[in-house]
This record gives sequence, C-alpha cells and structure tokens, in this order.
Amino acid sequence: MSSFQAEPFKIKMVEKIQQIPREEREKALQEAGYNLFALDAEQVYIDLITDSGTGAMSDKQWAGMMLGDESYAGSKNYQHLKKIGQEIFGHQYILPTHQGRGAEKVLFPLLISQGQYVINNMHFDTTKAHVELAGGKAKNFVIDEAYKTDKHHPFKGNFALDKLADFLQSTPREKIAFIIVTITCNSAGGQPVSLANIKAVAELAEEHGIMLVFDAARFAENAYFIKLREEGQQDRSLKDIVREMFQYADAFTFSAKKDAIVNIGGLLGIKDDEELYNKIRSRLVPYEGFPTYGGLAGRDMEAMAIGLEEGLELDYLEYRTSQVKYLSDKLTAGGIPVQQPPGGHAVFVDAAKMLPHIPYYQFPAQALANALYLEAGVRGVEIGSFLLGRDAETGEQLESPLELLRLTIPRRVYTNNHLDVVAEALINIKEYAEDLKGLEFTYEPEVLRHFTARLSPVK
Ligand code: PM9
Repeated sequence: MSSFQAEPFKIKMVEKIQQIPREEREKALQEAGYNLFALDAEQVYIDLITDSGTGAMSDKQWAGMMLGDESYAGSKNYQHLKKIGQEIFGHQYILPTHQGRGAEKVLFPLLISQGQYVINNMHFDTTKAHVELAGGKAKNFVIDEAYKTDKHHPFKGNFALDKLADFLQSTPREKIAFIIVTITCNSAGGQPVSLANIKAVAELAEEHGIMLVFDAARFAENAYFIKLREEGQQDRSLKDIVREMFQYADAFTFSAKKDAIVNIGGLLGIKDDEELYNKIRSRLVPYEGFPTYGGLAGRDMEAMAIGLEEGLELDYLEYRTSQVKYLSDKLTAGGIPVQQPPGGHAVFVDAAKMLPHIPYYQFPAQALANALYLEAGVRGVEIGSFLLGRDAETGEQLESPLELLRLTIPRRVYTNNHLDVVAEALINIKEYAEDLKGLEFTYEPEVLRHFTARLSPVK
C-alpha cells in the first residue's frame, strides 16, 4: 500500500503560473514595501499566503453555479444551503453572509458591551479586530503546548481548562461577553481542538451562564483530526462527529472560503435561540443583505451547499491533511523547525528558531517570508509580532509568543511537486539565514496594520 494519499480527483482545467526572474522579484518586493500582501499575484509563482477562497471548485460545484436562482428573496439555492447547513451542523437557523468577517460584524456587537472580555482558545486577526471594534477585549486561553513548536500534542488548539475555569471564577459575570472556540485553531498552527475539550469548555460556559460560539472556518479538518487522533472516535463518521461538536455551540460564524471550498461566502448559525435569530436578521439586512442571500449571489450559495458536503468527504480530508504533512515532513527532514505535529491547512515554520538574531520587534517571520519570495517566488504569510500589533493602551509593540511563517496550502490547487519547490527554497535559505535582516516600519496603519503596512530592512 502507498505511504501517501494521492489526490482523490483528476485535473480537468489548469491555470498557467510562472516564476519571474530574481531581479524582478527584488524590484517587486521593494516596491511592495517589503509586505507580500502588496505584490501583484502575477509576481508570485507559488502562492501560499492563504487557503481562504483560493481553493479549486469541483465540476459539481461549477455545475451548481449554472443553477443560480438570483431571486432577491427566498431563492432555491438558499433553501438548498439552509437544508444542508441544518443537516450538517444541526442548528435550526442558517443564514448566509458574504464571508466569515461579515458574520462576525453582524453577531459580535449584539453580544459585546464596552470593555467586556471575549474568550477564545486563540483569536484569529480579523476576529480579534471585530471583538475590539465592538468594544470588547480579546483574551486567549490556548494550552501552553501550542507555544512550543517542537513539542508533540495531538490537540494543540485545546483550551487550558484550569486557566479558563480560574478566570471564569475570578471575573464578574458581567465582564464576560461570550466564549469562542476556534476550530481548527488557525493562529496556533491550524491545530485541532478535541471533542473532550470542546465539551469541557461548553460545560464551563453553561455553569457560568455564558454563550458559546464557534469560529468554525475549518470545522471539517478539525473533525477529521478528532476521528484520527482522539481515543474512541475512530469508528464514527465525520458527519456524526461534526453533529456532536456543534451541539455544544449556541451559535457559529463560518468562513465558507475554507472548508466549504468556495471562493466567497460565509454563514451564521444559531442553534435554537429565536430571539437572537430575529436580532441577527435585522442586522443582516443593512450590513450583508436580505437574510436569504446575505451578500451572495444564488450561484455562490449553491456552490457552498455542494462544497460543504465535499469538504467533509473522508478521502478528500485524508488527501488534504496528508499533503500538509508531506510539506511538513520534507522541511523537518531538511532541518527546518516547524510546528509539530502539522495541522490542517498549513505548515508553520518557527522563524524565531530559524532567525534567532532578529528580535521580535524587527519581525523575524516577515524577514523569512520575504527571503522565501526572493529565493523562489513563493508567497507565505507572517503570523507573529507583525500581525499581533501594539498594546491598545500603551502603544507598545507586543511580543508574540510565536514568530511563525505560515505556508498555507490552498485546497485542490497545488501538487506535491510545487511543495518540493517550497521545501527546497527554505532549506537553501537555512544556509544564509544569519545574513537576513529584520524590518522596520515606513508606514504603519492603526487597524490590521499587517495587510497594508510598508516596511524596509533595518540598516
Ligand atoms: N482567515 C486566513 O488566511 C483569511 C484572511 S487573512 C489573509 O487564515 C478564522 C479562524 C479565519 C478567518 C480567515 C476568518 C475570517 C475567521 N476565522 O476571511 O472573512 O481563519 O471569510 O474569515 C484567513 P473571512
């Protein structure tokens, strides 16, 4: 039997890509202010900046696009999406949004009062921004193992339950808005949360009368890891595991651009709270659109309905996670430190270990991302102090516990040959890593600065 999982599909349409010469990459990087978000996609050879909206849709999804019912209200595609959503998640109310942050923008202000804490295993950047924009304070409770990239743990996205329990005990109830479980935990390395941990968090939430919300962008990858790694879960179907996971949540926000393998779309799910559902519907109209389209075309909702089911197929998830492991194993064999074990959607290189001479305030993972672009035209993304930003009160640069270069693998897009190019480039960089320089700002915006900031190498 083969030791790896080949693609459970064949390729019927291709898009040309090419590597521009090194001198052109140097010029492009300089013009982009050493921020890879500012590059034109055509200046990139292999694009691992995100797995969000970058996947390849299937023939069935494309066929679904032709069945778009573009009625303003009550379209057939919405009915289909609602039915599939209800079946998969077991939540009574399913509402479309244009993407995950649209769902956050609609929901969070309904739940947060000024100065309240929002608790998470680890907030993703746009989620943290929406918490703060709604007046909340984001607090993370992921287990310590998540911060030790060389330490193996099957569920590095888990909450530290003791710390969470202490915090809930010692903090007045009115100071806490709600709890979010991010599945998988993106910022810690696409790391899963175990079913037992989700259940324990739900019990604590219930005990303290606090609402539990899932940030469910990669729920299918999380369910796959539960089946693979959690004791007693091996014989269950993925759908069964997902139904149990979502039973513990009162509501969820969902970026369909990940595990539903669509280029645009999101969802808001509410388990059974009709009053909340009605409040959400009222906010959906001005921000996203009428509740049966939520900023999406009918055809987008059809593709999402089909993608939700495809993203939960066992052979697809075996292939998907084994491709991430393929890159992780290649890098590890080449002496590159990565978050272990690899998670669901990306390999996270430990830049603090690879570039120990660059301090956090000169953004080692951004320096490594830039080096990888220059070396091979590969675009990754920094998840570290550059992304974390400044203390809202003191204005001081915060030190991220992890300085990671995320190599995010789009779904059904690249082959392992592409990943070989990535691995070889990083292994080459190791030879001259000590010559790489840190970065400083030439322009620093206030909110979500890493998307639009400009930098230059420290002199
Ligand atoms: N995640 C990602 O690349 C895309 C935006 S940043 C380049 O990882 C979680 C866990 C996410 C996420 C987006 C969102 C927002 C919410 N939660 O991008 O608005 O990983 O659909 O989702 C990105 P939308």
